[in-house]
Amino acid sequence: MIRRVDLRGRVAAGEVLNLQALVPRAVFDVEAALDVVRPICLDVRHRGLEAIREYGEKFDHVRVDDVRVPAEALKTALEELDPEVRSAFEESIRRVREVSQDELTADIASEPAPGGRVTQRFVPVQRVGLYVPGGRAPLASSVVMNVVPAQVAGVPSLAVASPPQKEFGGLPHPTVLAVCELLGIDEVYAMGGAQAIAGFAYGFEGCQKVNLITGPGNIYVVAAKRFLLGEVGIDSEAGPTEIAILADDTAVPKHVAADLISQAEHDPMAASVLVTPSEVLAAAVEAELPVQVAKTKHADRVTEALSGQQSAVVLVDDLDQGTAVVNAYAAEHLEIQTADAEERAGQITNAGAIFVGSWSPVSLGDYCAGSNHVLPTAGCACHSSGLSVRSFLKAVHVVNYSRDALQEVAGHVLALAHAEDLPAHGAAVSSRFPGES
Ligand code: HSO
Ligand code: ZN
Repeated sequence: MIRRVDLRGRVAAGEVLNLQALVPRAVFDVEAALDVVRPICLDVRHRGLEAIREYGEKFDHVRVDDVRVPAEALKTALEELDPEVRSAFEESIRRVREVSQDELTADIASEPAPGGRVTQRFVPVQRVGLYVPGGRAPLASSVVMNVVPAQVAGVPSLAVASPPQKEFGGLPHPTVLAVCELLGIDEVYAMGGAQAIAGFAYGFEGCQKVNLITGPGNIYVVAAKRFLLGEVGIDSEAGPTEIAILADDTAVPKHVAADLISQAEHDPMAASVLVTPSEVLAAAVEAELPVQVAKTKHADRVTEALSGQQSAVVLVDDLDQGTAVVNAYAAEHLEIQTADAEERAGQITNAGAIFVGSWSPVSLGDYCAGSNHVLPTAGCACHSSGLSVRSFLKAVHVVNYSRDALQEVAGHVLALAHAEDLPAHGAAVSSRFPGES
């Protein structure tokens, strides 16, 4: 069901391992999808709302005349939301909000010379478009993960887009609408795919263009975000989800197997990787996987994900080699289930989020830990962070020098302007101090 990669003894034997290539991700060819989305985006740019309607009809199989979801529909969706689900969303929102609030930082003031002040101010992006993918059971928890940090950052204008669903009369899924209402979002559009991303990026009749687009989506949504980058800002490109688990023989095989399956449940292209020095744990997890998979609802896609090249049980010499492997892999989610879990977590340099010990499974983070579940995939954790309040803030330096402070440094500015052959730069300073050389 899941392949084995045995690295034991290979480094000792002098082999140089390309750790990233050992467990390659599933092929997610955004470049190819660009050819499909480019004409769609340009069409939306030129024809606006009518193009969005037509692509909705073509791809979502439903014609929506008024893509703006009426306030009444949002209200009704929340009224009809199962109270147990509502209370779970409320708790999820409370926790993500608390973590987000703790993240807010005051302006940072510095004075590198007397009278020369530089302040770093954090200013919210003014208008954000959040994308929520559709499907029979769309991930309404992603509304929480996008909206809450944006609200805490102080973004004044927030709009949500989610594909129209034929079975709901051309509205987005009712749970998505209910969560928008719960969060006080009243600007919601029934539009999906590349046309929704282009609609946000360029604006259209009744919808002002946004400055930043966040939220996960399928390969066409990712490709549209890549194509429109520059026209708008985007969060990271979200590919298929992935979990890596670094574990030793103190880990419980049933829990390890359950966690690997939990993320494989998202997508046949999802990656589940166990890295362990314990032959006993590896064998026990390999035996446990088929037992649990047989009982799980989405067994087909879980099986496909676990048996794909992107999933593996990786045997290592020891936990230090294991740490090197998971750092090279740079998983979206990394669980550490070892006797020294907390200490080892401090040695992790590359992971979207780290889940420490036996009581912090990834699915807790997906819903109710207070952490964010929009995280860098495909190794992007080497250079990028997950969504947070910071994603919705811009840091602006405010420079405020006194006459004396400028005069004191003027000679250095002139020297550097001269060195770069930009005399007008120097003149902008020296003209303020006539008679001085
Ligand atoms: N694990 C997904 C997020 C999610 N899981 C939403 C359930 N709902 C990517 O981090
Ligand atoms: Zn998940």
